[in-house]
Amino acid sequence: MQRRTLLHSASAALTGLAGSTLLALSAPLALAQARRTPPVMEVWKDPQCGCCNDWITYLEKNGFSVRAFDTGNIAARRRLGVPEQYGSCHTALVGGYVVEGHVPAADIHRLLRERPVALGLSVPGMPIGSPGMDGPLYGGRRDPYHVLLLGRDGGSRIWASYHQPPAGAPAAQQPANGAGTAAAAATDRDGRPWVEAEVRRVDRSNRRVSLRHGPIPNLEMGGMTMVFQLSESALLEQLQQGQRIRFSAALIQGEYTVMQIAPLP
Ligand SMILES: [Cu+2]
Repeated sequence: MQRRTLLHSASAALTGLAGSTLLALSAPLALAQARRTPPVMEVWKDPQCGCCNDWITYLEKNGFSVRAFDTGNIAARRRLGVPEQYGSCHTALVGGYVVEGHVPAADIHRLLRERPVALGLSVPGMPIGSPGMDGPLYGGRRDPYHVLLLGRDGGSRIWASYHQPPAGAPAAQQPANGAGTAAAAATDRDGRPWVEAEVRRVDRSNRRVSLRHGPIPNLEMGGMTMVFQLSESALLEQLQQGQRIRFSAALIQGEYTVMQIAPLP
């Protein structure tokens, strides 16, 4: 009997004047629903990228639902039109915007709220102290960095800044960060700094190597475990899992690339 009454009043609401009341009630419900459903972010990254996974975990704790693709991010970055100079280790898409690199969640939420005419956001390189590049692993170090709003014309402007030294302060000395510092003085044949690393995995069929490495100053990359392509196949013969090496790296057509390898002095 009760159910019938409900049905009655529902149809009355749909046909009669009470319809507006029904709408007024359902609108806030829909809003609450939307608030409870986190924005879905698609992320393209290398399966071996530790700092990418740390960034994803951080995003999931900060209001995003993440769908990750372990395909590397070079193709995705190109397809989405991010110029190489803004590149980092992962590329993401959320709400029609590209997010490149270790961008803080608050900046992405603000982007989705304000919805500027733009391609998206980027933190180029991998600054230490950005989300996913922080914590005890990096000795609590916090390097200054900018979040850039990327225009659709290839330009950019600063969207947010972090860990900037106070105005007038002398430029901060970059504290040494464990591995890599001993070799930092020397360079390879082309003047790129040597970086110390441990070989974690050699992927001979794809000509790639996973290295746990110290900071790479010329790429503005902190120490981390990360996959590199090799500039030439001959380098494969010099690589063995578990071995410690010196290497130099460069960004070649948007891919982090091992250029030269040398034994540790
Ligand atoms: Cu990274």
